Amino acid sequence: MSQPATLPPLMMMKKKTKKCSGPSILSSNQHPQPGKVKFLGVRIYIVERRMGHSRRGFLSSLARSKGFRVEDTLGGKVTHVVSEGNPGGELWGWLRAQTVALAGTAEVLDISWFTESMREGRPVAVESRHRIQEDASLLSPVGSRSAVSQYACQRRTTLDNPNKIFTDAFEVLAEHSDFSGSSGPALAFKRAASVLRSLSSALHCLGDTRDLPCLGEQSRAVMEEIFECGRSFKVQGILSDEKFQTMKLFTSVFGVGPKTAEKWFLRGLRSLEEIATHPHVHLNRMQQAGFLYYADISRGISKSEAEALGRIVEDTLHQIAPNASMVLTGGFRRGKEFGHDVDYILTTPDAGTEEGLLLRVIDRLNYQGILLYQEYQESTFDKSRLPCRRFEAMDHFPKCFLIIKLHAEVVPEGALSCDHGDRRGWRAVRLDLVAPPADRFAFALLGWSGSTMFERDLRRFARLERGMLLDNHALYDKSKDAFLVAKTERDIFDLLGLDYIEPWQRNA
Ligand code: DCT
Ligand code: MG
Repeated sequence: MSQPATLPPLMMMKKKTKKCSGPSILSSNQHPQPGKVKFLGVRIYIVERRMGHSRRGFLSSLARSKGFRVEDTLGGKVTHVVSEGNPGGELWGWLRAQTVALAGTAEVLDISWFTESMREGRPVAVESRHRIQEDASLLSPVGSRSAVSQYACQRRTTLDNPNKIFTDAFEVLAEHSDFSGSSGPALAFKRAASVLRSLSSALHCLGDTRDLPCLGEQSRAVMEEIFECGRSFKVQGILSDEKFQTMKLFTSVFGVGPKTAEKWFLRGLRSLEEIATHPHVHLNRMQQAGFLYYADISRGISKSEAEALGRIVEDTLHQIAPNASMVLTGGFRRGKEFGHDVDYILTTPDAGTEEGLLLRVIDRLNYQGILLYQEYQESTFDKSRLPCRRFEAMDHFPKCFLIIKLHAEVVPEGALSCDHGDRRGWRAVRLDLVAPPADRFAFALLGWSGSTMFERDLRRFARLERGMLLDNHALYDKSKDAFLVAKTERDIFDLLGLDYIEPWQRNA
């Protein structure tokens, strides 16, 4: 496999560390020079157990480069013991079995304290959520709540959500921030919603949120209001705001993003009719289709409609490539009953033979007279430019965004979701197809299965906790300067040292 166009990891580290502390700190076995230590009261000991030698070395170097003192051996002077992946009982058993005693004031902490401190460039205050207790059941009256990870990929999030009243509020706040271009606050609200979605029971008071990660001051304030008044006045204000309502309406059109929506709003346009009839509004091809099929596309697609669509694509696929296969992905793979579109991955057994597959499928659908709209994006997959560092970046596989005419007779029991009284006998549905090469299938499947927050945190976890880069194409280990091979999603979780999370548990 070819090398990434970035510096190999050691060189990158050298460059960074040279600037702040000099080259001697590069070795994990060397202590920094006296005087280079910035935080005199802090002596960290990193537990190698379950973490491994090379990762411990990497983390030690990182901490030393940031002015932390890291002890190679456990002893009475250690103030912060940091452990990763060790259950509390096991860790404490191991600590007791050591021949040296820890000071009574030493903190025994989860790696999250370490990563937060590295990010801040100073030792962050120890909170109860950082501490590793001997018996996890002593931590919180609500069972596993104290152990909730800050990473969505370490949480199991089903579609059952007993805290919908809060997550709905956070979603409005996130969307409002997104509309005004405030991506930081938007992400904070999305993270807060994502954490709450993973809980299996309802929260009853603000105290219940004490040990939960990712709940900032603003999120807690919103929750406090809801606990006290049953609603958030801030959220109510947003929902009745004309700009928010208009932006929501405009962005609900296929092909219209926040920038275009805002442009129309600033021109004084307020309804879809005004846009469609305005002499000076130019719509691109995608937006024209969005307006034409708006009534259908803005209505959710049911699971039976998604499966009916799948049968059409499968028949078509087998006519042109008998050994090709396809897998339903996106929200439906996560068990959702409704979605805004249907996402399928198509692939062939041999890498390279998938090229041209989508164009032939599009041709056939067109021939059947059911293709209402198509946009095909050819492959821009270039192994030499892997891995991509952007979270949100679309992958480079060939893909197409389609609108298909779905006839009532292909959906079991004619269960087509149409307008009441609609006699057309068909509806328009959005279909996305992607065709990765066979050797990238596992990465593409994991990426396209979502949810977006789950994917985002998988990548963040890989980068911050494992020194790896993950995207829809590959997993790259920076310390080994190598791409890691995976045939299945399980392989990728294993390579990241994560417990496997089933697709229906990825609704973060
Ligand atoms: N995805 C991705 N890169 C993007 C956007 C999305 O890898 N730039 C992934 C994440 C989810 C998956 O593709 C499908 O995307 P959507 O259809 O937008 O999400 P969904 O979870 O299927 O939601 P819905 O049920 O509303 O279709
Ligand atoms: Mg989808």
